[in-house]
Amino acid sequence: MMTLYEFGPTRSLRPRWMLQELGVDFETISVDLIAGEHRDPDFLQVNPAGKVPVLVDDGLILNESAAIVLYLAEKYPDRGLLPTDPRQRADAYRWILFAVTELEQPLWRISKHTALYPEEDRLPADVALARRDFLPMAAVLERHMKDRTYVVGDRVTAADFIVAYTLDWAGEAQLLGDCPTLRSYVERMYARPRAPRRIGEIFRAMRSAAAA
Ligand SMILES: N[C@@H](CCC(=O)N[C@@H](CS)C(=O)NCC(=O)O)C(=O)O
Repeated sequence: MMTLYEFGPTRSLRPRWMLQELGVDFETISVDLIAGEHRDPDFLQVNPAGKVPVLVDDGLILNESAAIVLYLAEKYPDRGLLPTDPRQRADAYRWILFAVTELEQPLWRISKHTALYPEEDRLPADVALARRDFLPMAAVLERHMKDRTYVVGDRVTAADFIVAYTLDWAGEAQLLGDCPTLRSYVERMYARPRAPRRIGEIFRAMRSAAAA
């Protein structure tokens, strides 16, 4: 059985979403980043980078959330979660890479400079710059999604799970105010019966568990 190393609201949600949509059996191992479990020697053997997610599948050890999602799409070609037409497949790759570079990287900078770096290392000016980088890229996707249900073609693909998760993150950072099309796309995607929990919901559950 496949094993997903994951932690709550992180990019682990991308492969979890894919696995849930595929409806395949998988087990999970939680790596508590807050408790520093990603620095345990046992986990560093699995991923020397000390990051989640990681998928282990019969001797294959794969990190990088988008690579895991693409691997799973190719492992189960009959599910049709990656287009077979080369141009449509190229379009799926394009939006996945757009999500993990143009959208995610500014979001990651914002998370680091507002919550993850030690307070004395945080640079408010970089938060402002990252917001400035993000907004025009979100506007590009907003225009692309007008009159579309899915990112590529007319059915759901792996690209949607990656893009929708990334936009949920953007919503948490209050960056989708000018993007009504993207906000309703995110709602629609997370209304799918096999969607994972929303990032905000997981954070709220973590906070109330810590307070209890
Ligand atoms: N590009 C990687 C990023 C992985 C990543 O940075 N994961 C974070 C959680 S979202 C992590 O494990 N951080 C622990 C650390 O950097 O110390 C991916 O998409 O899988």
